[in-house]
Amino acid sequence: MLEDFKTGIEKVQSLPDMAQFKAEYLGKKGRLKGLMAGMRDLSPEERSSFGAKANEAKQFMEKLIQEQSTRIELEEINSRLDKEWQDISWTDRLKDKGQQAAGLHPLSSVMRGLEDIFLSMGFDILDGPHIEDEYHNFEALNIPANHPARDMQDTFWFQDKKHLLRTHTSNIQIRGMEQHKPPFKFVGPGKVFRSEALDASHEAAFHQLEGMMVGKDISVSHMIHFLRTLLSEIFQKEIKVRLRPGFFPFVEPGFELDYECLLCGGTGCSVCKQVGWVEALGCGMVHPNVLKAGNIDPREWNGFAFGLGVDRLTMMRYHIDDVRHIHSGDLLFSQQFKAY
Ligand code: FA5
Repeated sequence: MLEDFKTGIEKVQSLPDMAQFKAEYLGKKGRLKGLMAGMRDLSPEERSSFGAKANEAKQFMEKLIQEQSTRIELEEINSRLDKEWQDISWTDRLKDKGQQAAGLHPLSSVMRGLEDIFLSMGFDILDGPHIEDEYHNFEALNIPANHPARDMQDTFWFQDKKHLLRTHTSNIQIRGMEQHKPPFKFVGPGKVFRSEALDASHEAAFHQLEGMMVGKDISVSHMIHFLRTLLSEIFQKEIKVRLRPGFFPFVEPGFELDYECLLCGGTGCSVCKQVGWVEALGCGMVHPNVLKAGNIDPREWNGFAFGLGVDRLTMMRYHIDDVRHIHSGDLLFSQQFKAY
C-alpha cells in the first residue's frame, strides 16, 4: 500500500485532488482502515506489532500529504502572482514589454471626474474624518439624540458611544461651515459606513459626495437645474431623472433624486429592484437649524445641499451589475476597466 501511496501522491496536482487522495488512504472508508479491519484475525502479539506499523505508516502518509499540499499551495500562489502581477507605475512602456500596466479603478475614475467637474464650477473640495463624533454626524445636522432618523442609518458605534464611523458625508456640511463664511460652495467626497444588509446595490462601506451651496435667494429650482446639469456632465448625455419628496432632518424641503437604471434601460433588474429607477442622491434646502449650527444667520443666507451615492454612479457609468464587485479587490474585475 505504501508503494502505491508514494507513486500516487506524485501525480496529485491540486488541493481538491489531494483531499480526495487523502480520503482514499486515510479516510473512514480508506485503505488503511481496510487493513486495520483485518487485525481482528491476528494473534495478540501479531496485532500489537501490526498496530505499531500501521501507526507509523499513518504518520508517514500524513507528513507527506502535508508537505505536498504546502508545495501545491505555494505553486498555485506563485502562478496567480505571475498572472495577476501589476506594475503600479502605470505606464504604456510596460505594455510594449508585454507586461501588464496598472489602470485606475473605475470608482477612482468616477471620483476624479466628479472632482474635475466641481473644480471647473468653482467649488472647493473638502475632506472630513471617517471616525466622527456624534455632534458632527447627527446633532448639528438637526438629528438630536433619540430622534428616529438616527435609526435610518444603521450606525457602527465605538465603545465610548460618542464616536462612530460616519454614516454619511453630511458631516462635511458642518465641518465646511466651521471653515467658510458665506457665500460659499464646496463638495466633500469620501467613504461612509453603515451596518446594512448587503445586496446588489447596498454595501456596508461605500462612497458619497456631499455638496453644499450657500448664498442669497437660492431656490429649489436652482438646485434642480444644478443637479440635472451635474448628471448630464457626468454621463456626457441627457439622462432621465425623477424627483421625489424625501425626509432628511437637515433639509427642508427634502427630496430624493432617482435616475433611470442604465443597466437594464429601465425595464427592471436586480440593481434597480425591478422598478427601473436607481436612487442617486438625497438633497434639499439647508434647514435653518443647520445654518445656525454653522454660525450662519438663516434670515440672511440660504442654500441647498446634496449627498450623491458614488458607487451606484460608478455602476451606471461602467455597467457594473453588483456593487460588491467594486470593493472586491479582485484584479480580474478591475483589469477590465484599464481602457478608460
Ligand atoms: C444620505 O446619506 C443623506 N446624507 C443625503 C443628503 C445630503 C440628503 C444632503 C440631503 C442633503 P441616503 O441615505 O439616501 O442619504 O444616501 C444617499 C445616497 O447614497 C443614496 O441615494 C444612494 O445612492 C447611496 N447609498 C445609500 N446607501 C447605500 C449603500 N448601502 N450602498 C451603496 N450606496 C448607498
